[in-house]
Amino acid sequence: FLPSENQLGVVAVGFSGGQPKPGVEAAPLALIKSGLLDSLRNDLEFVVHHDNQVHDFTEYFPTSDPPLIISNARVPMLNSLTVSNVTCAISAQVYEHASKGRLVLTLGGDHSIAVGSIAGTAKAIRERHDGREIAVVWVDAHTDINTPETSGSGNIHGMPVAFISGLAKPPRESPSVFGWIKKHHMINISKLVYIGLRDVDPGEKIILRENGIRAFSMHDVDKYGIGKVMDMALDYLNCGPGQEGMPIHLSFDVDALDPVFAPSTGTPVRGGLTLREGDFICESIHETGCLVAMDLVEVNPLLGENDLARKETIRSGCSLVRCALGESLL
Ligand code: NNH
Ligand code: MN
Ligand code: MN
Ligand code: MN
Repeated sequence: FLPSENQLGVVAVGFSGGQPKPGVEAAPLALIKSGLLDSLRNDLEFVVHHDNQVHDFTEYFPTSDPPLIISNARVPMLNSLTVSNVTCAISAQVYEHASKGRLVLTLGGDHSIAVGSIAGTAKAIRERHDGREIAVVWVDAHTDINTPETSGSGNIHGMPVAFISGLAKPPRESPSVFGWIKKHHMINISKLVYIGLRDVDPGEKIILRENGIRAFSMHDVDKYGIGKVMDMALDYLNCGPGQEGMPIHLSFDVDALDPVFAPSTGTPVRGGLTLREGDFICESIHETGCLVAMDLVEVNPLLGENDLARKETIRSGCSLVRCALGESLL
């Protein structure tokens, strides 16, 4: 299942409809302008397949997308048809790369886009490797596993894990919302691990408990150290030393990092990972040789105190990607 040597597909997604703060759509261009893809080509020797476009997918926006009122929900679901259409289009682009055996890098955009990137990866890997499932490592301050019913915000960037795992179904009130997600796009919730958690909603904690989901919070990072946490996480996914391995999709929300290292993001939460710990997570996954896809999301170049804050956040994002793609290999 390993991607072909050094072939990288890039999908640049300038989309912010999964949350209310403008600016996150500017991240792909900011990351690319700061030299991310050049360094992957020149220093890491990747052949980069990219259409040189930042897709805003506005052609997929419906003419009207009113807040979707759902029975038993606390608040309406926001931009539901738009996010559904956009993630469907993303899944096709990611699938296109992954089905050719490329490692796929998706640059967000807010975290709702992971519905599309994971769906595309899961489908391609199943097709190429007779039915093989993927593992997902979700690095985030948040679990993003709200259902439309448990969400207190209605923002879909807080729900991608619920939809891509099938825990949340297309709502009865509007079945075309995520109606495109089929079995072959989905992940098995037992093949998911979280790292970096520190801001989990009460309803999400119940979902984690009821489904026995493997999660490493900042408390665990402090208690065991990041080295031991990665040993445990990779062992759980059968990707440790001497184990068979399975294809890994890494979905990295930059807000997993402490705001000291990534201030320019929509929902910063104190007490996060150091940049070095974030890089270590990425390096450890690189070392397994099992990485098939990565998302980098929630960089918002319009937020943060000043220009330095924004530059540092972009620098951190670039560092995470380069580490996942083998930068620190000696
Ligand atoms: N849990 C909250 C919600 O559902 C916040 C999610 N915000 C994030 N997730 N940034 O990564 O809206
Ligand atoms: Mn593209
Ligand atoms: Mn997130
Ligand atoms: Mn987050």
